[in-house]
Amino acid sequence: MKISVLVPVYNEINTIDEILRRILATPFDKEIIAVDDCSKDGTRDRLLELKKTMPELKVVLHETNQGKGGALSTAWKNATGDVWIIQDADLEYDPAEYVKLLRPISEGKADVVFGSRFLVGEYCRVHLFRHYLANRFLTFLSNVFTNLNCTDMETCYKIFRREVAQKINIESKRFAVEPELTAKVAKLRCRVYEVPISYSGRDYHEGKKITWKDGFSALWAIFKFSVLR
Ligand SMILES: Nc1nc2c(ncn2[C@@H]2O[C@H](COP(=O)(O)OP(=O)(O)O)[C@@H](O)[C@H]2O)c(=O)[nH]1
Ligand SMILES: [Mg+2]
Repeated sequence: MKISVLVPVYNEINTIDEILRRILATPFDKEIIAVDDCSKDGTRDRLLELKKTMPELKVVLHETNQGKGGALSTAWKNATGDVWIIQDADLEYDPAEYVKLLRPISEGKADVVFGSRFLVGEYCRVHLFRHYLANRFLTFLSNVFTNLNCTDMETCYKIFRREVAQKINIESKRFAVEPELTAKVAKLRCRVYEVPISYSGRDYHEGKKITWKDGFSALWAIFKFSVLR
């Protein structure tokens, strides 16, 4: 089983080396598709340099900033593995958990796996209560319309068997890609599993970029992709 690790990257110079090192350390045959979303902090050049010593790494460059959804849509066009894993380039989610996350797929039970920050895992950073509330609310609303009982719709860890991923056309450019993917998975009526993950959330001063405005676009995406379609 070959995995494709899809990494949307925007201004992640402090973490890009370490995240790639952690992905490479996972015990799978793999390709890594890093999509640089027009970074301004040197990440772009660093990726091109790292590529020289990492045969598994493919780098795709955006000429303008498009957002996480735009970066994933580009990654989607380049992935060839049997299982596709979305991996943020900050260090909030740890590739050491791929083994655990992939188990429902390798055991033939699941088509899609979500890593949940709200199922009890081994550890979780205690912080940003209002962020947590917003997450719970958006997940609740998404569940009402998709009829999936997810505990963490906004999770970055969304993992797909290739056959399922290839049925999904990503339209959202920015963070609304999370409710969009969830709604589209629900419409495909495939087998969705959740696995508890450890989460090392970063704070705004550490580079977190999502804001309350993204909460509103997530609300709109829930209606658009679950109700209007
Ligand atoms: N914020 C932001 N992240 C992007 C963009 N394009 C790609 N990304 C990547 O998408 C992932 C999620 O972004 P992040 O800021 O960590 O989101 P958050 O942790 O949900 O606040 C990271 O790997 C980013 O580098 C973009 O235009 N803006
Ligand atoms: Mg993040």
